[in-house]
Amino acid sequence: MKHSVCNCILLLLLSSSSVSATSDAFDIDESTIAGVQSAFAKGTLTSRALVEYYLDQIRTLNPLLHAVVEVNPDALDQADQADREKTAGTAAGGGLHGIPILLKDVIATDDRLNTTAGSLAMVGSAVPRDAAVVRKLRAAGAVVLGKASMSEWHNFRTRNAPSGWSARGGQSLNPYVLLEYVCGSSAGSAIAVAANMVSVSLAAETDGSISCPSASASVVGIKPTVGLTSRAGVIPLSPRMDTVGPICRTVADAVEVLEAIVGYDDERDGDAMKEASRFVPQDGYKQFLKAEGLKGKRVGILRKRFFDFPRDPTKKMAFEAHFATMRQKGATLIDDLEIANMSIILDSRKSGEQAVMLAEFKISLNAYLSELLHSQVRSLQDVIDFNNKHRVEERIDDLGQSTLLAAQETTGLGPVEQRAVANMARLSAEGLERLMKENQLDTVVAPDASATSIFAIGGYPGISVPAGYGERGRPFGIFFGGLRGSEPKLIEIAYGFEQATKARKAPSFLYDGCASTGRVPC
Ligand SMILES: *[C@@H]1O[C@H](CO)[C@@H](O)[C@H](O)[C@H]1NC(C)=O
Ligand SMILES: CC(=O)N[C@H]1CO[C@H](CO)[C@@H](O)[C@@H]1O
Repeated sequence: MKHSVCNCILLLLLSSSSVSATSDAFDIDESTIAGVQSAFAKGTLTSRALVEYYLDQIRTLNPLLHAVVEVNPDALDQADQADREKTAGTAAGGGLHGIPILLKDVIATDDRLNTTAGSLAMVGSAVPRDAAVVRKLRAAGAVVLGKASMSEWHNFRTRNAPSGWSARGGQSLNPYVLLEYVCGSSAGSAIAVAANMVSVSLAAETDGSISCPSASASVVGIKPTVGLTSRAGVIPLSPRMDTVGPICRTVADAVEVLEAIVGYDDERDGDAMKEASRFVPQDGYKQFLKAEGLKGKRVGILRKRFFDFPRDPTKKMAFEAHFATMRQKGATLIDDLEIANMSIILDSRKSGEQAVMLAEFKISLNAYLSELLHSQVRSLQDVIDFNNKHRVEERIDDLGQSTLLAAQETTGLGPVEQRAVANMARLSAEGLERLMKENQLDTVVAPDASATSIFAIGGYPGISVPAGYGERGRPFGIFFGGLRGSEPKLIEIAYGFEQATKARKAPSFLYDGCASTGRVPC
């Protein structure tokens, strides 16, 4: 595998250099929604040209990166429609009109695309309707470009599968360090925006699945408060913890997408959402994109066990420099903070998180499957039987399906699960809630996705922002987390940080050896 990947890179470098931007006046690399909209307005770019460019990028890069499972056969028609509406002056307001978006393969679309969570068992299933977030994206005029690859079943098939792998999508790879994986489960969503195969993407997180790929592919991910965005029509893991959010190249783009998808629609969105809808500010989220957003903020540093990088001193130095920048931008840093019972929170078997996920996965997946208009599987047991029957590839058989089997063994939310739920609530109250209140914090920070379980078990939000490149060019990120509904503050802080640091660089498609020697090919 190593050898063939290296040959493949050489071909890629040759072919990608011949791909040119669609217009002289518009630089498509690292383009932002605002940049695209301004090119649309000037008439130097059309949605069709943008979609054609991305389809070409996918054809070129996807054989190596495996970030996209399916492209939408109707994407160009949708782009034409968006262009026509622009000309006629009937375009939807907001920034997403004519913008191509890639959806994680758990987000249902009632069109020619499949929605499979990376599983071969789900191919050909027909959904009763678009997911609620997709309805909102279509209303905003976005173009559905396709489905993004992911760790199969949100990394809940087996503990043996590598990150970003699925039977349908294959193994996705990191465009920065090519022989490495991008952390899952929303790997394809992060890789595709990082490598400019699409403008923006949508992902979903239960514990780490937006934050982790965002950090390892050097992009911005917003993990919204659970219930702020609808999960209706999204293949579930744990409704108590699942949340849908954007992965983009910039904070402003991610906020644009977030603003388009928040809000309660109907009873299918669930009670969690009704409750969280009070958090949505009347004038939306874009007002919080303040370059001076760090000013006056109280930032807690979870130093112990998180900010220690014995094997990567550059990373340690980078974070110290970032802390200095935050202070210089007017933030007050409260250092050396520690969350109570942290070792329990980080061990999903001790906190109860694993027990809850296993039971809720079975219940909610069975409910999702029973609603499908057509499907070769109708229950978790059917999925397991399918995997046993369809032994397509030795590598897949070897991976097994241990997590699916463990979930199938659960029998609803019994006493064990109820105790686990109560324990998670107590850990959150005595942990993050208490720490933030006692220190009057606006946010706590941790590197990459090291602390995501804190935010999973309490349904808390967070924003991941690129923070630099460490050993062998490997990207890393910083995670700003907060209490439920604190997105406005988190956006101010994340945007202020991004504008002050501008850490993101486009990927160089070098594999680790090349990155350290600077030789191409090697
Ligand atoms: C969905 O899956 C079916 C069955 O494999 C396939 O024929 C079809 O092309 C897929 N749809 C897209 C848009 O790729
Ligand atoms: C929920 C939980 O396990 N809480 C524990 C946190 O730690 C304190 C003391 O270290 C215990 O008393 C709690 O029971």
